[in-house]
Amino acid sequence: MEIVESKTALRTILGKSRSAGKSIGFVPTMGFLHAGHLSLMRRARQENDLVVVSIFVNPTQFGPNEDLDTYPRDADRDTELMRSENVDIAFFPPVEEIYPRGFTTFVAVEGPMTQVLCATSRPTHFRGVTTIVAKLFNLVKPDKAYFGQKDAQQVVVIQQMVKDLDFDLQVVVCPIKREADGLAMSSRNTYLSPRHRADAAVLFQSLAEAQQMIAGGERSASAVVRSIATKIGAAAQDAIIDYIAVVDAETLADLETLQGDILIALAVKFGKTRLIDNIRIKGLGPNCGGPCR
Ligand code: PAJ
Repeated sequence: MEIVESKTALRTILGKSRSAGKSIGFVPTMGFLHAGHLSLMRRARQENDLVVVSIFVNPTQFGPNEDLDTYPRDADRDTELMRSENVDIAFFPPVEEIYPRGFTTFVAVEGPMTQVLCATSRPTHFRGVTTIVAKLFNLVKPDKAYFGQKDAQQVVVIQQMVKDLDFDLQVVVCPIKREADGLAMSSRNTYLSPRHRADAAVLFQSLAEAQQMIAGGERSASAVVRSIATKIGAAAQDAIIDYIAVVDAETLADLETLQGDILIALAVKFGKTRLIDNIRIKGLGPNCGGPCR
């Protein structure tokens, strides 16, 4: 595995591989790797000649009072994990390499999909994500780029950017990796106190219960949201719900009646730690008046 810090070195190495006809799979991350990240690398390894992973805690996607300074980092451990996944190139750019003095151009997907869900409490987050991802796409020029369904809104926003700006690559979306009790893996889980860590399992349990209700015929978005909120409130008394939403999986528009491909997404704070999770349900028909299969 080659460890690369400069854009020039990255371009030189990748230029050679590209001329040799090798396909490039790319996994952008902010590091502190866990099994969710590794599942993206494994998929990239299966589908490409060369696998590039970037590790960069991107300052522009953090709000002024967020956790940029305390975001967990462990470059040595990440390096070992990437080696064990047979990654070819680990790109660890310093901040000045990505945002040199005088940097002033941003890439922003505008419109409703960047104004709802996580954008309500993190209004500048997605513009930071699309700016860094666009820059990394320009540097790596991958054939395929791998993202996790864990960040469902991020996937939708990046797909929109790829389409609108004609990036010549395929976005591959990978399923959410979970801990044994269902908690979605996240670098931020390390912030949780033991009690909050135990309580946080209710997020997935409440989503799984919602899925059961829907399988049983429930089609009212507000009933689904109420059930999730009640379950979280009962299991984790001091959890603060940022949002629970039932939206169209492609546009992220709010739904009153569940139909078609839907996304149930939530963000909940445990102490200072904000966790997100979601489930996607495909091809829902109208309420059939009993258990729908
Ligand atoms: P980060 O949170 O490090 O996540 C990197 C990638 O891993 C994202 O595509 C994310 O969805 C995926 N991922 C995280 N947890 C996962 C899980 N439990 N199961 C499956 N995939 C998971 O997302 C970012 O970084 C940044 O916003 C980034 C895209 C790198 C831009 O800075």
